[in-house]
Amino acid sequence: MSIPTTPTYEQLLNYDDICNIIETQSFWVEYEPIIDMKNGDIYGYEALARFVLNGKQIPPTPILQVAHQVKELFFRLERALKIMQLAHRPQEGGMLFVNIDPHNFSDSEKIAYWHDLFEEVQDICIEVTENTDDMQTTLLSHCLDEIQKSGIPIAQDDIGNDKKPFCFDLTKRAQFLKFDRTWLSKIRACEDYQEILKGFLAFAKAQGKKSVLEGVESEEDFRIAKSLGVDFVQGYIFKHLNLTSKDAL
Ligand SMILES: [Ca+2]
Ligand SMILES: [Ca+2]
Repeated sequence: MSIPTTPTYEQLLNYDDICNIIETQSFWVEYEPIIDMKNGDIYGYEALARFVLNGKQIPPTPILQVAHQVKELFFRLERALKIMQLAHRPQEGGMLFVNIDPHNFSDSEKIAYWHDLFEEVQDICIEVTENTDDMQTTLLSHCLDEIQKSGIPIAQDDIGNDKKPFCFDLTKRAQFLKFDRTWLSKIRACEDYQEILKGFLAFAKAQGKKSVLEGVESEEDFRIAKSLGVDFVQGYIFKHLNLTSKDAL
């Protein structure tokens, strides 16, 4: 007898749903603040994609997974998202972090598109993000070459997330190392995990790379980030606590 399972979003979504989302622009952007731990100022924002289908909000991962199955569809979606994310960036300025999957650098037409789109954009950083478990190191390396050619800083995303691959070539070329929110739960479960993170942070410092701890949502998260000495924290902590960033420091 098989165990009944609830279908996942990946099983429920199909090609037409993604086309529908693109055509009806059923997506928006949330700009998550990134706070400078030195002075409490907002250093920048990460542009996060949000989706709705048939009146229901759908998490980004399954949408990207399904889109990823068809190369051109994935590119169309990524393109539509980036255009919106640049157009609505917060007016107060700061660095804008956008996510791009290396699979969208797979041919010269796509590469030329990104060069054109980002050419005149100031204060932007590209987070190189694998949305699927299909990492191809040659493609990643090619994507990093192209971003470096354009002079745009690179961030390595989701370091420490068990579902994401880790690539030293990306670590080497990144100016920002972004540590996944799961470090906070790992450290809460066992404090010794912070020794691993401290090693990464010492490496970042020695190399002149900046560190960002993601998913900082509570005072306790903030205290952990502060004790580790990360350069930046990302999350909605200040919104939830109804404090300005400087009060919390
Ligand atoms: Ca990201
Ligand atoms: Ca991330």
